[in-house]
Order: sequence, then C-alpha cells, then structure tokens
Amino acid sequence: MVELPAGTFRMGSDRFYPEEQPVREVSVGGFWIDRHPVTVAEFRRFVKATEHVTWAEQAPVADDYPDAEPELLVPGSLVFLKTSGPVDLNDHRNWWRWAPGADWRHPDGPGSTVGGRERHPVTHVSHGDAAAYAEWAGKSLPTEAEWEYAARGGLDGADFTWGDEPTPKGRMMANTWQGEFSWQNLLLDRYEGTSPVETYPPNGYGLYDMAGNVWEWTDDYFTLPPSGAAPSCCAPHNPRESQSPAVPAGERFARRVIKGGSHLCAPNYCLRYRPAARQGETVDTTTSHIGFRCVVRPAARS
Ligand SMILES: [Ca+2]
Repeated sequence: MVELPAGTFRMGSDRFYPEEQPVREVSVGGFWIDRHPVTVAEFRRFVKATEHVTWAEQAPVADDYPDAEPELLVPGSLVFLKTSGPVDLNDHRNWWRWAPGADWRHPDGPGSTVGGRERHPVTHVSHGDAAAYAEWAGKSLPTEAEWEYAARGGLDGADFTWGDEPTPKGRMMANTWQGEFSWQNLLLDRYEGTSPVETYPPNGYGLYDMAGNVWEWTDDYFTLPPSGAAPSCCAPHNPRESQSPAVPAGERFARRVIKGGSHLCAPNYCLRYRPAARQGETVDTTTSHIGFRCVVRPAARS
C-alpha cells in the first residue's frame, strides 16, 4: 500500500459531465491505499480463506426482480460483447449481455477462465463482495473523496491522473478504448479487455490503474454533488456524498459511486478515465469491467 498525507484538493470538474460539477474544495485525512486494484490472485486467497460466495454466483431472488423472466433467475453476470458495427449508444443493452455462469472465475462466461489473468483486476464483484474482501483484509473501501484525492496524485485540478494531455507525447497512460465505441477497438494500448495491474505508468503518488482498466467501487452512495462550492476556508472533511442509501424510485437497490473508468471508456462514448469522473452503480450490479481497491485509515484517536 501507499501512505498518503492529509490534504485539501479541488474535487470534481466543470469541463466534462454534469454529475462531476461543481468543483469544490474538500479535505481528507491521511490514509493508506492499495497500490493497484485487487487482483484475481488476491481475491482467490480471500475466497479460499473464507469460502465467500460472490453475488454473481448466487441465483437472484425473485422478489428482488419481479419483472425478470424465471429462466434468468440463475447465477450470472454482465459481460461486454463488442458489436459488429455502430449502434445506438443510448441503449447499453446493445453491448451488455446477461451471461449465466459468468463470475470472477469465468469473466467471459462459462468456459472462460482466469488462467493467465492472475495479475488482472478481479471483476464481476458486487459492492458487497468488495466490502467483504476489505473486512477480511482488515481494510475498508475508500470514500469517493479519498479515492479521487489519491487518483489525482498531487496534480490538483488536472483533467487526467497524469496531467492535462490525453496521451502525452503519444504515450498511452491507461487501459481505455481507442476508436469508436462499441465496435471498433484500435488497441493502441494493446489490451482489449482488462490488463495486468501496473502495466501503465503510476500517478504522482505511485498508484497504478487509477484510470481505466476497471471501474472501482467506493463506499459512497451516489447523489449529485452539492450545488455551490464551499468556501475554501471551510472545506468539508472527507464528506460522504450521502450517508444514507437513497434507493431511486422504481428500483430495489441503492447506487454507490464507482470511479476511474474502464477499458470500455472511449472519448466518443464515455470520457471517464479521469479522476473527477463518477457514475452511480446499483450495489447488485456485477460486470466484466468493475473491480475495487482498499484503504486503511489510521485508528481513530479517542
Ligand atoms: Ca484498451
């Protein structure tokens, strides 16, 4: 892990998507954070030690999904499937496939394995799976403020974790998607799916994969940031965007914030391999492009 000092930084961005606005000053205490996302090998040790059964390995409960066809109420997860040509980018069902039998050991569905992917980030984990791992490891999931502070690597206000240039001197700095999502992947970064952690350069804090590769769960419930930036005299300290689960109308599960973007983020669709970028993901969602990493906070002084 890497130890980060306490600090104040500008959280959010006014230059991209509405859910990142406004820029506001936020402070966090010092903490330790994993150098890279939790890998398949690390997650396997957790499962061996605890016999944890992940969310994706359990059949959904019919009461939670009253509209689902009974044959879909089997263990499974969402797997990305590249389209054969341009599709309506407003409908994610065009590239997400519900794959019975997909889970962290079978990231592309039945028949696939994690052989050779031990150093890739674990995927197909729900927020609860990530929290269970963190507890087992004696760690915690980061707040969104902690995650973003870490991702910025000391470059306050920069668009990317490495600066403001998308590809400085032509160098690929993260595993994202080059070309036209969701059908044309130019592979300028060499990887179509996930990549081994630490493949691309670290940020200023020595942290790897804070952009791209996989989205990472945080422990914050998803809401829009407070409007109106707080005055710099009183930057809120490690604010939780919301302390209580706000379950959207018509949904069964709350949303948590995911950060960092993934290998599926392309400029034409989702320019979210940036520290300010954020999305809300329902806690029961597992996919081939979401993972996590952990933090350790100093013991609270009494
Ligand atoms: Ca890529």
